[in-house]
Amino acid sequence: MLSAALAAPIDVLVLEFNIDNASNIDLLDVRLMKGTETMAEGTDYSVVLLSASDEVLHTTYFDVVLTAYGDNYPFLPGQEDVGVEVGLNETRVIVRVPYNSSAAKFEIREGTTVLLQQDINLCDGDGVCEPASGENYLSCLADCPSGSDDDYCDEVFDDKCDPDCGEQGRADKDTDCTCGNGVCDPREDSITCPDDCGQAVNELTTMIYGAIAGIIVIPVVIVVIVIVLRRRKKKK
Ligand SMILES: [Ca+2]
Ligand SMILES: [Ca+2]
Ligand SMILES: [Ca+2]
Ligand SMILES: [Ca+2]
Repeated sequence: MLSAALAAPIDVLVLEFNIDNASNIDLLDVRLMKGTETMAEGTDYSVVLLSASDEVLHTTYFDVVLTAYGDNYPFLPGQEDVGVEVGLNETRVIVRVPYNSSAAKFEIREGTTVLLQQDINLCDGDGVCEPASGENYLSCLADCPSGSDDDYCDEVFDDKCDPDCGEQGRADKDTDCTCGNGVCDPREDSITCPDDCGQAVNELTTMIYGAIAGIIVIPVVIVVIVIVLRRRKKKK
């Protein structure tokens, strides 16, 4: 669990779907994002990535929880709320699968039974960025260059503020969005944003020059004092 929590984000294919108590799948969304793989143990359900020649590239297991705890309502005076297990007709599942550029399709399986198979086609290359079809900076660079309004904050420093970073409350991830606000933000420096960070650099430069001056001047002063004292001694 610790290694999963510390894992660095990778490109993951994110599948979002509803599954009912007869294992029918209603696929809602497929997109490529940064994230970490879904972890589950002791479950029959999996997403399998396949190449065009049906070679299995990766299997990620996921849980399906079709129960919930309700309240034993109405309570009688002095009665505890112990909770009652309630069966659900369907539940929402989000699975993150490490992406492999050789993947041509995915299957959602229960044991060896294929519940759903679909081609992975996240980029039509028509020059129009269509996030509703799964196109974004990661999945379809040709149609969605950096700075595109594609539901993905691309964090690229290129003079284009990605509107998604601001919409997701992550404006600080794209320096292009924060440079010019008068504050030297964490990702900015004198090179990426001299307008906001130039003053800080000047202060630093002043400190460095001060230190260098101190290093040179102090020994000279000491030498002069020593010479003066020796001359006074000689005169005596
Ligand atoms: Ca397109
Ligand atoms: Ca974007
Ligand atoms: Ca940018
Ligand atoms: Ca700034």
